[in-house]
Amino acid sequence: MILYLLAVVVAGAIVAGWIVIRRRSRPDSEIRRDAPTFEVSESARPRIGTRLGGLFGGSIDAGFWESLVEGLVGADVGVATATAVVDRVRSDDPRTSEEARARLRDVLVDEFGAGSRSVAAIGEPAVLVVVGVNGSGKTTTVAKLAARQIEDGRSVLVGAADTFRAAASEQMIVWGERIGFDVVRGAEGADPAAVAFDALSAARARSTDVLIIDTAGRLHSKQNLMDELAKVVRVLSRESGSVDEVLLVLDGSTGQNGIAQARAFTDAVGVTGIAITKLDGSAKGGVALAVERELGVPLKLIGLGEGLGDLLHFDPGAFVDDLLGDV
Ligand SMILES: Nc1nc2c(ncn2[C@@H]2O[C@H](COP(=O)(O)OP(=O)(O)O)[C@@H](O)[C@H]2O)c(=O)[nH]1
Ligand SMILES: [Mg+2]
Repeated sequence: MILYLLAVVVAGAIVAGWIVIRRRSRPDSEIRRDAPTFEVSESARPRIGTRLGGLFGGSIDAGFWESLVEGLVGADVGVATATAVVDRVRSDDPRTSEEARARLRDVLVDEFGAGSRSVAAIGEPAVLVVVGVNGSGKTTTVAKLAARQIEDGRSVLVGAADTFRAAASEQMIVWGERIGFDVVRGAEGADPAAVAFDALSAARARSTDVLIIDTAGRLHSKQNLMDELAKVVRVLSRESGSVDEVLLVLDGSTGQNGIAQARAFTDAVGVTGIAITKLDGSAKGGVALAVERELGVPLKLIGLGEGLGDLLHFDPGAFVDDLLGDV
């Protein structure tokens, strides 16, 4: 009996050891060092809030166009965009509400820009900076991005440049332990640009593939925050040659209000892509279109939950189908 137990334990240990070794020594072909972009899973369709599907099916009567504008505004598309979109659909003179629906789908997809939605990660290391207001989901998005990269066999280092609160870097360290990345942090109140600089030096020394910098969303004043963020991006650009992405994280549930706040970031730092989080909750989805149109920066990622897998590469077609209740 004892011998049998011993054999089971030894066999278990060998299997566990083999798994660890296999994980550590993945063959080169599996390690996509040449991958120029992030590939975020599209396994789940967006489960955005309000859908507009219910508007269609009947005939086009006097109230139809008005209801359509109201429906789009209710979905957080914004008044200006909703009116422009409905005018475009109406100008085609569709005869049935189903025709209007098909046209609406094309117009909505077309209203999204045609710019690239890939998250660039070309540099060695690739450098990504994540910015946005407090609570928008920056730290969670950094963790999700890091998890995806690690899954793809790339090494990740995170610079916790949110030095405004000590708890911020603690939160990042917890994610790092769970997912498997190290964190470079500074003391509370330390200069975020100095933390970013140290993190870049460490990433270089270790030949890390991807460096992601998390930043603060609140400082003593808005100008103060924007100056600090601009400095972080400036220092990283100078030292690394170029920053691959400055991602602005927006909380989708703040709707139109979030857009005005976002403008401060796009004005102050060269934002190259937008991530909208919390589209799984009360968010009405249409904000995605308003954000892209009003900020003129491509929407690249959407967050649909607190889990590591809940980050999708933004796809306008799939998104609009979901908004319209396509089934
Ligand atoms: N439901 C939902 N919650 C999210 C999402 N992204 C972040 N959160 C939550 O939002 C809160 C603030 O996130 P955090 O990453 O700390 O925001 P930060 O202050 O910008 O770093 C946390 O409770 C997160 O779990 C999302 O896509 N969906
Ligand atoms: Mg944070």
